Amino acid sequence: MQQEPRLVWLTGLSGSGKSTLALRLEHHLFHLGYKVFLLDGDNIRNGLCRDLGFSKQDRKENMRRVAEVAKLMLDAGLVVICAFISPYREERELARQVVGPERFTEVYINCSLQVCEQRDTKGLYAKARQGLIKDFTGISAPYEAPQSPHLLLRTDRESIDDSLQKLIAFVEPQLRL
Ligand code: GGZ
Repeated sequence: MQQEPRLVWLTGLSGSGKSTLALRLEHHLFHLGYKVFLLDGDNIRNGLCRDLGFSKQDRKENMRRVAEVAKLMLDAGLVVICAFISPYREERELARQVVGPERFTEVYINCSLQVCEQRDTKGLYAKARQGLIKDFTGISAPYEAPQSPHLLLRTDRESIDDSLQKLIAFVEPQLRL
């Protein structure tokens, strides 16, 4: 099947729904016949970036490596989905430049800190509040929201199914040759 290589970059707070949406988008596209690969904290921070933590400098290096890997995958013809907090505007811009702006779609998974903290599925916010995790995004480290994302999804105001439908409707046409 012919496809247009593209990087779909999901940014948002921990607990905003990035990973869930990214995984479901990947499955959807895979079943339509697209060659697609998902890069996220699970497969990047356990391997290629296992030496990196969450300081500003380390997050920057994390993004740089991810962008370079994504670029190689795009050059091989894949559709790549990235799901990282990626809290710094400058780093997201760097990723956009590395892969080429024409191949980059930025999706802001906008969920209020209050809702992310209420969800706290992994108990990380509670630990961050207690000072047990330092440099935690939204608590003790910044999150710079995108100013003009290609797509904005309010996962605190709509169901994950509704957000997914919007994501698919936006992304899938961009992949057709
Ligand atoms: C933010 C942290 C931190 C700190 C560990 N700050 O909800 P999760 O658990 O599964 O997703 C978060 C993940 C963030 O990794 P990223 O590679 O996406 O971050 S970045 O783009 O900023 O480099 C969270 C967990 O790692 N985690 N410590 N201090 N999230």
